[in-house]
Amino acid sequence: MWPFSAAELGSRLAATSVTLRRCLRLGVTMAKSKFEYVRDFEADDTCLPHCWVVVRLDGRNFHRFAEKHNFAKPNDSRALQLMTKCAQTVMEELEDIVIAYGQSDEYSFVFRRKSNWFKRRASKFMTLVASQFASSYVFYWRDYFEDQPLLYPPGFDGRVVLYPSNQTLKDYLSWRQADCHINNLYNTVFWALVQQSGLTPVQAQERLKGTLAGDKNEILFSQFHINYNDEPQMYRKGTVLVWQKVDEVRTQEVRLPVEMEGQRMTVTRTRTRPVPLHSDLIGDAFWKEHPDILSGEN
Ligand code: DGT
Ligand code: MG
Ligand code: MG
Repeated sequence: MWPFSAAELGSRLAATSVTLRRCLRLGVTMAKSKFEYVRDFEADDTCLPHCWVVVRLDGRNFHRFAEKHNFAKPNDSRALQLMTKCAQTVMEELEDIVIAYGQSDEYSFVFRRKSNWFKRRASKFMTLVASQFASSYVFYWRDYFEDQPLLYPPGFDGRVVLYPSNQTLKDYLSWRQADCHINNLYNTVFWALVQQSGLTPVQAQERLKGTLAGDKNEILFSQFHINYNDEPQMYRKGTVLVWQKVDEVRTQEVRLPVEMEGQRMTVTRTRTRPVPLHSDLIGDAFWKEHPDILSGEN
């Protein structure tokens, strides 16, 4: 049986055909628009197939930003943890990121080799990572800097680099981690000389001119009783984010029998989350422990 009368059916058909005629007319108009040609000015920025796509972000003028917001020197754990929170948000909100690595004011995100997200358009990858990261930085600021107001909106630059093999990708990540090590060793000694020995920044710079890693370790140990290897892993190695299964315990109100009313129940759920590690990426151990990251499946 029909759900509506013959008269109603007639008026519905008439309405549909009016809509259809309008759509068709609009379609014809759009296809023939004389402005349509401007689309051809859009550059093709498709990332080469089979390559690892890396997006690296870096804080804009963070030398000034760190000064204005009273970041601890040489490392501010709040700032580093906020960066990691933003990177986790990027991984959770966007698609296809298999690993991320961060240090100082930068974070690198590696997309699956086989990713076809936004048809592999570099500008989409880069702008979505940068905007999601920057808005998260502002959104989560208060959670990490309770007593320090955010004085002005921070910015992040971005770039896309393609790596054609697992080896070049591993070398890229090793390069960023080596950079973290070199800068952190230098900064640790530099600020010890300034803060603990009372040298001016220029004097500390002079003192360190031409020194090798061994010399810096020696200054730290003999002058400040600091064993560099005992410094926090997060400062020395940076942060690697990998997807791992974690048990999340949640407390929730549930409908219970009258005699148990008001009680809460804890529920444990297993979720896959981007988990921060401070592992060494330069040696083979990490890659052997996490073979899935570089596997052909990605
Ligand atoms: P850019 O990237 O060319 O716009 O300029 P900057 O100033 O961001 O330079 P960059 O990225 O080479 O160096 C990062 C700056 O961020 C560096 O001057 C120190 C600062 N920074 C990053 N993390 C920390 C931290 O935990 N504590 C302090 N005090 N400063 C930090
Ligand atoms: Mg920067
Ligand atoms: Mg930087």
